[in-house]
Amino acid sequence: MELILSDEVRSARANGTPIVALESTIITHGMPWPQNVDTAAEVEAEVRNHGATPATIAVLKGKLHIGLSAAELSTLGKAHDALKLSRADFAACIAMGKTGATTVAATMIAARLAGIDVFATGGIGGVHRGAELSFDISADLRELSETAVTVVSAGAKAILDLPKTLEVLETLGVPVIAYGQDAFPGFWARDCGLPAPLRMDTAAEIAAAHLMRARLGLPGGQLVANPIPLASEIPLADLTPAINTALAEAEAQGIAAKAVTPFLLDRIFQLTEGRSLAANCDLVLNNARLAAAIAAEIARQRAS
Ligand code: PSU
Ligand code: MN
Repeated sequence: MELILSDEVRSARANGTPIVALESTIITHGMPWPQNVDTAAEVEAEVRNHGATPATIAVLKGKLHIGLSAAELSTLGKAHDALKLSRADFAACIAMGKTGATTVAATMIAARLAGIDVFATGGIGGVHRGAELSFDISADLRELSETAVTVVSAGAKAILDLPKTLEVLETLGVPVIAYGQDAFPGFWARDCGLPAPLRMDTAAEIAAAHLMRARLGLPGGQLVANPIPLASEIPLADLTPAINTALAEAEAQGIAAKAVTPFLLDRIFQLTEGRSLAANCDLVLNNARLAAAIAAEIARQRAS
């Protein structure tokens, strides 16, 4: 499989600098322009400032890119026709020579191919509310059970059914690790009201668990849930009306399949007039910092 490495990813591989993968669906389908491109550039800078090299992943005209130039990032952020790629459509997009942005699932697959252990994002997909009727469960969850990449998120958004999401992750054998607290973080809120299955307080512990899974021959990765910084937190009650409106609109308009998550994210940003978008940017930066620390620890522990 031909991978197109950015210059900085190529030198990081040569020098043994830790690398942090970043997804691109958050850019094309997860945030509006121009905040999407600004945030993506800030997240890359944050990774660099914390001693690691960023590798934003996307398929550009049928080529799998591991790391994008500033120009490629900006073009992707303005594109209206980029596909949203998960496990199901990733190979087809490459084979057909099309352009697509990678979700958590597809970014994990690409990171694994490139030998990258750690990936930072905002929120993962999960079990949607009403999934007992719609069967809408993100392919991100199964990917976490199959592909050995540690994903640093801020938990999952309350647009999802969070108890069911945790149940499915448990069924699939995915370690769900809250960072520095007992509660499972709920994206905009530090505590979603549910306990996290596991808690770790240091990047070193998370790195050790990542390496131990490989030693035990366990496939699959880990989900790290890093609470949003206190100053950026939005109480759940403030967002509940917007979430409920967005969910009702999706239902009324018959939004289905891959369109559901982008539709809900977009409506919630609009309904909260950008407040939720600013918090979203802050938590991705926070996750980039933790991911850089975990990537450095994995490299250190591997070498020792
Ligand atoms: N949740 C967010 N922000 C996002 C996404 C989810 O809070 O940007 C994106 C991610 O790329 C995730 C994808 O992998 O949506 C999940 O889509 P689906 O629910 O269709 O699997
Ligand atoms: Mn879905």
